[in-house]
Amino acid sequence: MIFPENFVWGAATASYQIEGAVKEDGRGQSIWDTFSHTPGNVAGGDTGDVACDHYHRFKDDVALMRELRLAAYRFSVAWPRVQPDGAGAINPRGLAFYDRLVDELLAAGIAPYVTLYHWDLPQALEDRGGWTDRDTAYRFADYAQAVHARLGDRVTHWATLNEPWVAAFLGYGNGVHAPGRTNPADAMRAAHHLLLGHGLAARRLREAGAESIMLVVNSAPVLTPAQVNDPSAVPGEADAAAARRIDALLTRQFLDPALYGRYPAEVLAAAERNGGTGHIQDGDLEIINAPIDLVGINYYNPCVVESGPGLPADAAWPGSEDVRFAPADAPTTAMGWPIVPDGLSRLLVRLSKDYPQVGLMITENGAAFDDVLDDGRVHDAERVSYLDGHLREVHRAIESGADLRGYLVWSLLDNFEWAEGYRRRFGIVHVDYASLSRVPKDSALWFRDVIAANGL
Ligand code: IFM
Repeated sequence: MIFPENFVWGAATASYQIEGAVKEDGRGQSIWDTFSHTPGNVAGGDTGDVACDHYHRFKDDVALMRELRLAAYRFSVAWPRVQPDGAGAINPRGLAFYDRLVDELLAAGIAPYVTLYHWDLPQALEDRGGWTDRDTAYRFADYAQAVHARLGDRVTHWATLNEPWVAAFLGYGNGVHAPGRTNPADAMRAAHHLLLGHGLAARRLREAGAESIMLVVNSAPVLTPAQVNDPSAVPGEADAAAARRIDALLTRQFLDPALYGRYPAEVLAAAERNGGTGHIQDGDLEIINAPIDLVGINYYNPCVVESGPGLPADAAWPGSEDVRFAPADAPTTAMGWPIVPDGLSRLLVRLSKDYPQVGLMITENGAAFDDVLDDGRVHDAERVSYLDGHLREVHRAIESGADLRGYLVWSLLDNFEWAEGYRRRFGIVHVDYASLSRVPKDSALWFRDVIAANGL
């Protein structure tokens, strides 16, 4: 099973999840510092204060990436390192870290894929309303431009936002993520302003000469329970309508504005029921519809729903009235997420048909399991099986015509898994949080061989 020539193999991480060094070199406070330091928000009271200490160990981490033969490394820039208050003065010491990282990667023959926003909003901006405030979108564009000005001579691949659905609906809807707000109207506004920020930043990046610009979304096929194990199952009309609505809220809410300059009717209806659509100003959709080159797909599991007459909307899903979120008949990871590899090929084939104007890249895929470090090895056979199963589906999607450019595993390192803290391990490299030593798991060695063979 050989992948196309030039298929990009790599791994992904995010700033707050691995860097640590939260008070160094002039870094400002982010919403995740505030949130994780508030008791009750994160399992075990964990914070990103030290995380994997990547800030100090990045050279060793890049050396490890090289040993694993990664061709690409997707990392995110911490906005509060670059602009401690989220606006105005740039902190050159913060930017210098990413400068060193990019140079180290390039010297190792690894292409940097820079994500500008992976959820660590400067707290100063949250104090002024965060993503519910339209101005944050403009501040984001300024920040994006500043990062590009420093790294753009060496970085080709840029992503604006990581998973705006999660940032908006877990951050402002059910409050499980920072900033921990729980207001459906705020969540709808935040989603729109994130998109506006994406469009503004994409335009600035393009004007500054960025070659490849991408928006990264958490997407999934929305299936009825019967469709999980039987793609040919035909749902009844009520279940199909529930699935269509959730698909609009999860995927089309972001990709339709970004790629077609319009919101799905279901999203406008959800906004109408939750604070109205007044925050969507004339001209916004045109800005959001800035030309981009790639859509990054973060896939972990399908979303399973059926009709649930009379049920109220889920707090993370404004507009999901009368829908039941159902369990899938499938094995699960340590996160409790169902393992449905062919959900990925179903998703990719569908997205490449619906959005043929862009290429696709798997910017995250992976799984948490309860790994055990045993005599210097981690025999994570379940992760190998998860990755193997999903890569076969990636290959299947390519054979069916999906324009898929690469696959980045989530994650390079075990790291701070947001509200789950350090107890959930997604890395292909084990991190001992006491000594901070790294040990490649069996999955890392397996992935290295997949890369070497350009296939399975
Ligand atoms: O750890 C996260 C990542 O930050 C965004 N996508 C999903 C991963 C696993 O939950």
